[in-house]
Amino acid sequence: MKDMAGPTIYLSDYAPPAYLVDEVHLTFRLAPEATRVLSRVRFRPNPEATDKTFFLHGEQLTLISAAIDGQPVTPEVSDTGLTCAVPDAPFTWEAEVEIAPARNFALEGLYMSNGMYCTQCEAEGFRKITYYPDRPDVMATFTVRIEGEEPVKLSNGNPGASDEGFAEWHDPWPKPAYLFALVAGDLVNHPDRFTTASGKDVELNIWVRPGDESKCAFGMEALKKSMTWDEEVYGREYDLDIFNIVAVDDFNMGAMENKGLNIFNSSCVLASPETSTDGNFERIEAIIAHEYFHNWTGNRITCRDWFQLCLKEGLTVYRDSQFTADMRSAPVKRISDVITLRARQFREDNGPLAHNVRPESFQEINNFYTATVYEKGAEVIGMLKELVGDEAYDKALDLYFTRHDGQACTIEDWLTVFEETTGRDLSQFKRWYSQAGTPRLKVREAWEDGTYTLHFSQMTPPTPGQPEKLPQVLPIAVGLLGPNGDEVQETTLLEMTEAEQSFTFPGLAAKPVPSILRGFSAPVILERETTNAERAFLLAHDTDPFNKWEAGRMLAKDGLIRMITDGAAPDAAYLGALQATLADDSLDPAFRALVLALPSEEDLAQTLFDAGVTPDPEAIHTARERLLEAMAAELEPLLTRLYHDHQVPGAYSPDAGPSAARALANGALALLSRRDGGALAAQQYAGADNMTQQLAALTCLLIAGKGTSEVQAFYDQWQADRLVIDKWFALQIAYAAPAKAAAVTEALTQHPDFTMKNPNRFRATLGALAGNPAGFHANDGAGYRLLADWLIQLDPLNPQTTARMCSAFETWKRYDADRQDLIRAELERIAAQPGLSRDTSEMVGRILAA
Ligand code: 0A1
Ligand code: ZN
Repeated sequence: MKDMAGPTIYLSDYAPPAYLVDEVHLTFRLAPEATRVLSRVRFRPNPEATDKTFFLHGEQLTLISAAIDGQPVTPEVSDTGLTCAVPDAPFTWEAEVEIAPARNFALEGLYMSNGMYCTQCEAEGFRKITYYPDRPDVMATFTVRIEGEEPVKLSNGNPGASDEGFAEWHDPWPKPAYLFALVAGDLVNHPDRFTTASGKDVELNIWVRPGDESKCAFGMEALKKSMTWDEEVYGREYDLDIFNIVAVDDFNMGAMENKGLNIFNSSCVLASPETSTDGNFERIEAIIAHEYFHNWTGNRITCRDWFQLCLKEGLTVYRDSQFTADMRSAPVKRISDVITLRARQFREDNGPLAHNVRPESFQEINNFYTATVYEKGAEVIGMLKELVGDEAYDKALDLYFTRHDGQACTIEDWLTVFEETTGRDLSQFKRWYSQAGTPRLKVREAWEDGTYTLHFSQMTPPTPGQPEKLPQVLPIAVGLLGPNGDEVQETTLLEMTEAEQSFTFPGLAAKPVPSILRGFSAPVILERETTNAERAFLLAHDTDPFNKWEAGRMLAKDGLIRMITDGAAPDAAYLGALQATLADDSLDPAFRALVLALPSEEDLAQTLFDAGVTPDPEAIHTARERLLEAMAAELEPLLTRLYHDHQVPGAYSPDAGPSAARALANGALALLSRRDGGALAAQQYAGADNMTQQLAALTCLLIAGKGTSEVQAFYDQWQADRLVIDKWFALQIAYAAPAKAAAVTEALTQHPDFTMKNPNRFRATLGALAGNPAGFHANDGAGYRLLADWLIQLDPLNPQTTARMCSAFETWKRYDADRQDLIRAELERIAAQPGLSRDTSEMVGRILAA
């Protein structure tokens, strides 16, 4: 797009910083409208630098004074920072600036949330706090003094002196500015302690607003489990005397790994049985682990520049998924991860926002905290581990931690430790970081004289800026089943490196049935001509839980696609296979709940588009509804049994076992509600003593077109709990009938509890609309218009959240010409707003350029 966005930054332009920092001293004199920040920074020239310009980032700051080695100076100040003449030797920089946290609605830098001061500095928010080289390759120790009347005043590292009006903190571990944090307010703590493997005693706290104390216990247990797990599995101990977590209501993302002071969106840490679902509990446990694991992968070893974001995020997501697999069910975790990968990352990779796991340019780095960097970044690590094996992975990680501790690193550093410990050449593997798009993997088979052959070919479609693609290294896990269902070839790893490659399996008594890409061993789209009989066979016999599930999913999808495109009737073979799987009580109820869930409308739209069919959101919705009705009719007795067999007696526990039982029972309830008009759901609603049961029942009532009184009762019961009220907003929109979705959303934006200033509430409302595909894409364009109206209103306050939500439009090229015209008009209307943020300009520009 023209010049509406900011300048583009390129990886290839990287240059080392001109000055390095040894120590930073910061003093904060807190006041909502006029906080003073005093900085004293010890700089020294970087011998590695070629450009010697002294430049400090700084935005939206009022400079009060500056001095070098005690002598006042008058720097040249611009919108983005300042320059100043400095000595060609170590020197001390001092500055005083003024900022207004109470007027910071972007939630970046120092801001206020419910009267509490808090910070968010990743990626480039520190420059809104004071003048500083705000780049991750400048690492320094921080000493912080906070002056203010707030009873609790926190920063990174270990506590120093404190008294009523002040508190001091010192962080001995050098860190980039993006890991700086400060919190001050009227907070209460849930305390605990942890002794590390080497005997170090650590104080732990979760800090919350008064009233939320009872929602901290689960998060604290998750933290202690994470600390133990990282010691046992990665040999990594915690390294400070104290670890603080703070819950904040107004937060753009999930949580932030600031050194020793993690800041969490309250929705990602506060939990209680009455207010949180099983899904919330699992997510909270995973996010606490994720942020904690960053202490080593991100903080002790950080990124040289923001292009290397996947170095910390891909690895940390990979680590947190290993943790969840260990704490709960590994197959269920893998299947759930692949469902999200396909829903979010494949969607991104196959649209206008496709980008490399390591991007090579950006205008606003905040737009690159994406499913590709995080989730595909984690898949790349999983593939690497598959290829080198578990032992070599552990050796490489040990070398990574010892060699790079205290450094700001690159993907090259990461791959080198693997090359050195394994002797492998990873130059082709590195394409996973530099080539966007989801590879298509085609398979053909041949059977001759007892030898079975798989012929593979791979192709990655063009993505923006990358018309030509090269073959990737694909680890393909394969097993073979004999005609009676026995495994005749256990899982073996095929390593594909060419565009076309064949693998043979000799000495077989009969033509086998292949189970390809077990465990989803590579993030590709597998294309294979197969039959539904074979899928049903794999669903019944595959020993690999992922492929067993995948077979059921393909069966469901195939039937749905025929219903959508040919008006076919629900597939009896699918219903039979489903019945057999659900009835098999030897299978984990969580697995059966996943088998019971149909592919989403979004997934079907993408599948149709891939097959060259323009998806009709309404037709997709209708077909899916018809299949659900058929499932309910066909399986009613079994569903009734499953529902009753999986009621969990006694006190609520969020553990995997009881959660799995509830998932299956509530999956059954959703279908049974289509038979009994919601009678059983109403009964469950009335008797529910936890949010999982209450919310599941309410959802069923809404789908059954009932629940008006329960919706009101739910609001009355939970009015004072902002996180539950977010659910209340989201639910009504997510399950609104397509034709009414935009109107329901609009009405809810007029509700007194709606506010666009709180990102959770905004997402619960407008995000829920985007998540109801048939409603959002209703052909009158009302959904598009409403979302665009609100994005336009939010952008001046909170560019980050606005920009992220523009991705609701990223799939626009899939749809028919009328819908494309409607969406283009809305995107152009957003783009034409005077003063549009750099964040939103970049997103809209990239989407429109499709
Ligand atoms: N590093 C955090 C995610 C995060 C990124 C940006 C933020 O503000 C713009 C906030 C959090 C994580 O991976 O958890
Ligand atoms: Zn992270």
